[in-house]
Amino acid sequence: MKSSILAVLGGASTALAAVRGFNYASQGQSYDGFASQFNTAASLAGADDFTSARLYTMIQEGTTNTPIDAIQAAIDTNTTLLLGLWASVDQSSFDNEITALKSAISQYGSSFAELVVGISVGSEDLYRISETGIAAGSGVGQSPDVLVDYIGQVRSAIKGTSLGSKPVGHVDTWNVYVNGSNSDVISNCDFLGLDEYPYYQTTDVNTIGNSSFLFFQAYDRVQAVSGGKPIWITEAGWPVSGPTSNLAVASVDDAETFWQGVACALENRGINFWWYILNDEGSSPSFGVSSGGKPLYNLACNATAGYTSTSSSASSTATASKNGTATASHGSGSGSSSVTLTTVTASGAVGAGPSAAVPATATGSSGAGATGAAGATATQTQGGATGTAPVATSTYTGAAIRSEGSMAGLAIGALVAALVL
Ligand SMILES: *[C@@H]1O[C@H](CO)[C@@H](O)[C@H](O)[C@H]1NC(C)=O
Ligand SMILES: *[C@@H]1O[C@H](CO)[C@@H](O)[C@H](O)[C@H]1NC(C)=O
Ligand SMILES: *[C@@H]1O[C@H](CO)[C@@H](O)[C@H](O)[C@H]1NC(C)=O
Ligand SMILES: *[C@@H]1O[C@H](CO)[C@@H](O)[C@H](O)[C@H]1NC(C)=O
Ligand SMILES: CC(=O)N[C@H]1CO[C@H](CO)[C@@H](O)[C@@H]1O
Repeated sequence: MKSSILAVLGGASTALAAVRGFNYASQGQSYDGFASQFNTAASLAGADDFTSARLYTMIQEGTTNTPIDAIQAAIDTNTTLLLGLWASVDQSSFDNEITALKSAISQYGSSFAELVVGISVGSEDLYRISETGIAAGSGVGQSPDVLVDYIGQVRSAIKGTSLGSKPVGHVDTWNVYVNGSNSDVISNCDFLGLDEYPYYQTTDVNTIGNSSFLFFQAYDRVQAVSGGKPIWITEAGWPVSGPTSNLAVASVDDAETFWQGVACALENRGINFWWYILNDEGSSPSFGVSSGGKPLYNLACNATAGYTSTSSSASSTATASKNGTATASHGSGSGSSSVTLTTVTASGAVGAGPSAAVPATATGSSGAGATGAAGATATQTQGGATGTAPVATSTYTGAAIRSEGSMAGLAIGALVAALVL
């Protein structure tokens, strides 16, 4: 809800561009299957901007090291790609992933490169060697030191190529990232891919009513160890059918609730995510959001949809000019949470000319278990001159945060303003 104060001050909010899509397995797929699914996703009612594909391997099924057909399908359907190299393998098999990556770069050129959002080295490799992964019989994983080595090999492989500037990261589960034995993996990543399924959090209160809380609690825990690196949700979903998992019930209604709570919060906060999954017919549990090209439930997110909690705080530091116009922007996200911008103080000489911006401090609080990255900018205008400066620190604990306030004509001394979105 926007307060009248914000309206008076001319605050505005705009939707954030972020990458959204689905996960696509390689098994049983060739060009036609990929292209058809990419087209379905791009026209799915309520989710027709889900035009990105996360892949798990660079290698086309049934070949040794031929690039996966999904690349040509992505080029033909204008689908962006989060590439994956399967890393729970020995060096000789990983060499095949690298060969396929290099072949794709030379074979497809810039039409491929411009679609690549990032490159993940591995998928849940550390989960599979964690205590819970072993207990669940989850299969062969990979150690953190080998993953770090493989990440380095991928960086070498793309260096000086059209993919040279693409972020390289890793995908795993939240409990893996908060395990200090894996911290070298985090420090070697440009982004952290996070797979999160409250449905499978069987030692927690994983009712559908608590599912969004569990999701963002885990997100925040990873954020706390991320060193400020972007966190992309690489898998999340809730099954429409299948067994009950502790308190989590698989149903279409609960899958919709989870989508509206989590996917819509991610969308409104501008966080990149790849949902699990477009189609999953015949599986149990079955996570598919669609069948025959039609959504199984409401996938549309309005501007206020998505989980927000009620207690959190946010703060940011910006600079502002006195006797002019100051505009402060906070972090990423949009939607239903509240942001309060208070205690804007300014001191210094008035009328000292275009370069006389003075420091100000903005501190605020907002709703909900979320975290937003720094990097917002504050724009100052004084005496007709406008300057833009990065917000030095911007740490949020809260969901769906966005604030833009315009404070025109600041008076001499201290100003206290409260903006509530
Ligand atoms: C491809 O999609 C992007 C948005 O993801 C859009 O800006 C661009 O115009 C599209 N290109 C073509 C050729 O359709
Ligand atoms: C923590 O990570 C290490 C290395 O990945 C792993 O061997 C260990 O089992 C993990 N601890 C738990 C509690 O899963
Ligand atoms: C949500 O889950 C957490 C972790 O299991 C638990 O502590 C909390 O009580 C749950 N909240 C509700 C409302 O069930
Ligand atoms: C927005 O979506 C939520 C469900 O996520 C719904 O409860 C709410 O009524 C919707 N608001 C509007 C204005 O349509
Ligand atoms: C641009 C602006 O707001 N200028 C004001 C600076 O402060 C003096 C004294 O209060 C005003 O007269 C100006 O209008």
